[in-house]
Amino acid sequence: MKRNLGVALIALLLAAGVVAGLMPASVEAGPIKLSYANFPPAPTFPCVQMERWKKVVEERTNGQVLINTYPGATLLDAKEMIDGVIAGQADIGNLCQAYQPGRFIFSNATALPLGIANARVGSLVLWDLFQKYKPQAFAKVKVLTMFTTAPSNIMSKKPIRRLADLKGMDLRASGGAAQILKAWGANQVGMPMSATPEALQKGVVQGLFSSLEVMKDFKYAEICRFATMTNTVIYPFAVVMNMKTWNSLPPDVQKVMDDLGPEQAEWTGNYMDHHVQEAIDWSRENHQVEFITIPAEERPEWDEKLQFITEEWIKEAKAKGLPAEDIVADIKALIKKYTQ
Ligand code: DTR
Repeated sequence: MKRNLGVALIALLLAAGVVAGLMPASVEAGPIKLSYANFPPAPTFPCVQMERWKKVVEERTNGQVLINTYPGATLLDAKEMIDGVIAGQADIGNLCQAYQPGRFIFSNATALPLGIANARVGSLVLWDLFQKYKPQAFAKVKVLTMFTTAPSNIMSKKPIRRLADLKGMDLRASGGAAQILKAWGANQVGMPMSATPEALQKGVVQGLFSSLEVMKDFKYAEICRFATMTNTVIYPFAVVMNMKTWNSLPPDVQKVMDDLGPEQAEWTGNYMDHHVQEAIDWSRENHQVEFITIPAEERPEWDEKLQFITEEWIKEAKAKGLPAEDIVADIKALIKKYTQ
C-alpha cells in the first residue's frame, strides 16, 4: 500500500512536471528544419547575409528552428529561385530581382539611375517601397527581407577614362544594367555572375559592370587592373519563403522572422558598403588596381545618356497598370530620407 502510494506520488510529480513544461511530454518533436537556397558561391555577399540570417533566427528562436543553407546553386539556381520556392523545392530562396526585369518590374524601379549612393540607402528604400506597394510578383511567397548591392562600376582589363574608350568594348552586365552599357556605347554581353570568371579568363569579355566587392570575392582584380567609378545603379535582391512553410510556422517563430526583415535589410546594406571599401583597398594593395574617376566635364554626358531609361520604365510600368510616377517620386523621397 505504502509502495503504491509512493509510485502514485512519483507519477503525480512527473505529470506536474510535464504540465509545468519542465519535461518533454513524450519524445519531443525535433526542431523545425528549413532549407535555404542561394545561387552564388559561399564567400559572396548574398551568402554572407544568408549565414547571418540563419544564425540570428536560430538564436532568437532558442533552437526551435534549424536552417540548412545551400550556397552555390546546389539546390536552386538564380533564375529558377522564386519558382523553386513556390513549388517547395526549397523553403527559402534568395534571388536577384534585376536578373528578371520583366517579372520584377516594380522592384526594378530601384535599379533606375535615380542616385542611390550606397547599399544601406538602397536596401532601406527597397524595403519601404515593398511594404507600401506589396507588388503582385510576390503574391505567392512570404517575403522575409530585401536588400540591394552598392552602386555599379566598370571593372576592365584596359583603362576606361572617357566615354570614347567604351566604344565596342565587350563588357558583361546582367539584367536591367545591360541597357546602361549599351547607352554608353559598349557591346553588352549578358550572363549571370557565376559564368563571368570563365568569360573573363577566356577573353569572351574584357570586363564587367557590377558592385566592386566582386573584385575581391571573385578575385576579378587579378584580371581587371582598372575600375572606372561610374557609381551607377544598384541591384535589388529578395529573400522569399514558401507560403505553406510560412503558414505552418508557430506565431512566435513568425514574429522573430518578421521583426528581422528590416533589420536584415540594413545589416546587409551596411555589410556590403563596408565590404566594397575593403575590396577596393585589397585590390589596390594586392593587384595595383587603378580606380579611375570620370573627368568632371564629361560626367554630364554619361548621365544624360541614361535619362531615357527612367522614362522608358515609366511608360512600361504604366502600361502594366502600375502607378509608375508615384513609385519614382517615392523612391526619390526615400533616398532623401535615408541619405541624411
Ligand atoms: N551586380 C549584380 C549582382 C551582384 C553583385 N555582387 C554579386 C555577388 C554574387 C552574385 C551576384 C552579385 C551582378 O552583376 O550580377
